[in-house]
Amino acid sequence: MARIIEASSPLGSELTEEQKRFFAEYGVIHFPGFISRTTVAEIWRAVEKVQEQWIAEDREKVNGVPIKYGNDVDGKRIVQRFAFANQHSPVLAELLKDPRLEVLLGLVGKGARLGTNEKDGLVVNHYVNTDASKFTQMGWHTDSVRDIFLGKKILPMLNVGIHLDDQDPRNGGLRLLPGTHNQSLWNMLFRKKSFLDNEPDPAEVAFDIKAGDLTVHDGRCWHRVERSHLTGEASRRRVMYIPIIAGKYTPKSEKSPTPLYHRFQHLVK
Ligand SMILES: O=C(O)CCC(=O)C(=O)O
Ligand SMILES: [Fe+2]
Repeated sequence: MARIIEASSPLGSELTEEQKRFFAEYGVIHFPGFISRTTVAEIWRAVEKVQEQWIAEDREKVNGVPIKYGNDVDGKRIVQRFAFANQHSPVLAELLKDPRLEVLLGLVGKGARLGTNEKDGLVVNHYVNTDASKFTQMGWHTDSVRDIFLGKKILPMLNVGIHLDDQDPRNGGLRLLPGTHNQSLWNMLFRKKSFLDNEPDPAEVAFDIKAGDLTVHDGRCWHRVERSHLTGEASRRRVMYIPIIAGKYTPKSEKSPTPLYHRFQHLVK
């Protein structure tokens, strides 16, 4: 079993020296209790509303990003990966205005902003282990490698995760190689076979997540999602991600082309 990375003090109106030091060293930090369970339930209702709409429209893409569909434990068609969910829900858009998210911009510095209209916007991942599920795990990767696919220089990029389910790390969930945000470009590209390798790494860390917790990881860190050792309802894991980015403002629109890295998506099952 992977070592569990200790949660920090909660996220407040400014980052503490210890929080900054921890993030600089490991490239990841876990803030407990960002939102209450009541808010989590409210958020999930908002996500389901978007899901209903997309299923009704048989929508394939949002701003050029493919939507991943699958089936739930009861066979119902569901969305397993949403992009730009914030652009389709006032409740989700409002969540991103929480001033504590603004505080996190300090981890990047000048020019940093939430990617509400850039990259994939607010992503919602819905993993569940069933025969008909299309989304149960994710192989090792770095998020920054997508910038290379897009032919861009690697700019600072953090990924902020808002977790909507409890996750006992013994059953699976997020795994990350701490400190890999400081690796060479070569290692960022080739340390592992991006998205294809699902093997545990002796140096990986896990997270003891409660619904409502927040994690931040540097986009250059290697990470993966381990498939739940449970099946059905007990394997459900829902998590939203919003990036923090810097550099030139590059909003997407319905005319945006489909990024090359999404060709990998069918490998992620
Ligand atoms: O589901 C997670 O916790 C991580 C997902 C992830 O790494 C990604 O979407 O790039
Ligand atoms: Fe990722």
